[in-house]
Amino acid sequence: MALVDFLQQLEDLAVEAVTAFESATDADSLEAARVEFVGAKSGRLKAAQKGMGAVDKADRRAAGIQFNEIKTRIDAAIQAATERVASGGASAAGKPAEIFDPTLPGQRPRLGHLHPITQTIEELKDIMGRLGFSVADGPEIEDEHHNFEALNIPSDHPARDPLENFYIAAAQKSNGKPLLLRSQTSTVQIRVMENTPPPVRIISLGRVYRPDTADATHYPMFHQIEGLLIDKQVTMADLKSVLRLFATSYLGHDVHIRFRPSFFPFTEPSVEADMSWGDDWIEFGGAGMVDPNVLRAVGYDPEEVSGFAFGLGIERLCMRRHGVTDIREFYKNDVRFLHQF
Ligand code: FA5
Repeated sequence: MALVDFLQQLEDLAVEAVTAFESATDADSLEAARVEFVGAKSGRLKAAQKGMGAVDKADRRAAGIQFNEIKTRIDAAIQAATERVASGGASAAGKPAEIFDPTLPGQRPRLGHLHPITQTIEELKDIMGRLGFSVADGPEIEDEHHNFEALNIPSDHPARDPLENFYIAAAQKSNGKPLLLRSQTSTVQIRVMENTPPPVRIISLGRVYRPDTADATHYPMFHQIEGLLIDKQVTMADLKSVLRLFATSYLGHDVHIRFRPSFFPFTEPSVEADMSWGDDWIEFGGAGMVDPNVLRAVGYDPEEVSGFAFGLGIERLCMRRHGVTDIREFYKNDVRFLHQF
């Protein structure tokens, strides 16, 4: 065998052995490495020593010198590993041994919490629950009957324009009729009245969708709280009292509320409700007395019962309460923002 090949074998062996001893973590792994590399009978160092016989005679002296040097390196590695394992240290390759201190407090897992809008929804349910309103639910994918027709919104009304709504692909129709993501929670008014005789006193909270361009106060997906109260002799005064009570309960007594005349096809008269925010006003919802046409369409007698309805933007209420100046913050998924709630 050429000297150069033998020297290379020795070097490889030394590197492997030193790595094995440095990685030994306890007495057992140290002993296993010792047997493998320097075992008296079948250790690999012994085998290398025997292999020296195959080196050309003229080179044997040089091979022997190198062999002794490698043996010294391996012995030093065994010595270091033995001392380290005896003193309880971790492997030299790993990190220093961790000291376990049972008196330290445990590490609390980081818990998340409910999204601020979900928290707001719970609080609004609570406030309205105290006023005697129970919670009703409705689907987010709606048909045109509940989103428009039953709400007195005729087929040529601009609110039904495909550009103003998220219609679902034509293939997905219900009995051949188009479906859309609901654009308002007023759909639930109809669903409840269709299935419940008066009196009715419900709220419904959930997501609605409109292709609005996102800005500080608009988002294409947002949440509304709908309210509907139908009974004998319900008046606009009841509506205004409930909305004022609701707003002060959620926002505090320093909030001012104002009502502006407005128009919704399903209420008459209709109002837009604004809340004060600093020196400004911001619209938080629409409301009105339920139109007799709507009552008739669900089988109620408008001579017998009357009622009011409102639909308020939940994000805007939450923004006013917490001083959030941009609705987009709620949906960026930035935990630095979210964990403040
Ligand atoms: C309605 O949606 C009516 N359904 C409200 C109603 C219910 C009237 C019952 C009468 C009787 P409007 O489109 O104005 O109305 O929306 C109501 C509120 O939702 C707004 O005042 C605002 O607070 C919120 N809102 C509307 N569009 C957005 C949007 N893109 N992003 C965030 N909030 C919005």
